[in-house]
Amino acid sequence: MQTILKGRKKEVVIDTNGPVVIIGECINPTRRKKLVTTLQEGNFQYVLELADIQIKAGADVLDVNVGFPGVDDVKLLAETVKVIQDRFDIPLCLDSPNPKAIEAALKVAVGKCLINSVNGEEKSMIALLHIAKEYCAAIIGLAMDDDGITHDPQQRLAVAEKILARAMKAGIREEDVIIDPLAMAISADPGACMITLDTIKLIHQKLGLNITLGSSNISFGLPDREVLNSAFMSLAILNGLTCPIANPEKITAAVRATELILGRDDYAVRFVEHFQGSGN
Ligand code: THG
Repeated sequence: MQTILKGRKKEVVIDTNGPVVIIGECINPTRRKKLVTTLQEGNFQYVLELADIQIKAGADVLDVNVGFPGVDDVKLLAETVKVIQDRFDIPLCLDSPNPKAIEAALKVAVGKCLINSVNGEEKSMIALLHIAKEYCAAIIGLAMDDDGITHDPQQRLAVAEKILARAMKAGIREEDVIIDPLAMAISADPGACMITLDTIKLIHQKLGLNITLGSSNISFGLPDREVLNSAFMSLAILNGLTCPIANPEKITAAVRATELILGRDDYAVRFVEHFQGSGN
């Protein structure tokens, strides 16, 4: 199954058979004070710098999240999307809990974006599915709904199936639905990562859809996050993860290594290219 995203000209194919597509997570105010202060000043220099760094580090798509307390993200998400697309030809993943911000951003965006995210709650599906259809966007479906987040992989699969069915009913194509099985902090719940890995496997086997997740979520509150994130990434790719949202500066090497090990990188072309390109 192939999900195709587009920038101005550039197309990125997310294929369930690989290669893994990296969605750069760094345009996100979580613990990035400088992003908040510069955006509050209407200064987009730092956003552009973060975009540039991530693209050079191996990002194929950029997640754009400009949500912080007090912000008018309807205005700011659209402005940020415009500024990024004026400079870079890379598809975008629009990350906001506010459907109005997503819609405003889609109005100004060129190409084909990914909406991050729709969940299985009635109000989310009602607000977002017709917008996705109208703007020909792909969607990330989060495996949670009005009953919250379940610890049972089978039930997470059921939520994914519900979102897929509703999306298709709204006229969205199956291949434009990417599922996020939910990655949670292992420091808060010792079973968290195995629930996610089992859910990935189920979704891969039963639905055959592309799968994303916020891989850095698992290591919140722990030291040496990179080590943990890399180990988890390898296992998640083995189970069917195809387009992680992650920090490319820290994860691209682990992704390339995993793909080489899995026999998806003949003659180590991409592996070698990564290290030569980054000068390591
Ligand atoms: N699923 C989906 N979308 C998501 C998430 C998800 N979007 C947001 C988030 N989770 C993924 N993005 C991030 C962004 C930053 C960090 C983690 C997840 C992060 N930032 C560093 C920190 O907190 O220490 C600071 C920046 C850095 O130095 O890298 O960890 O799960 N669909």
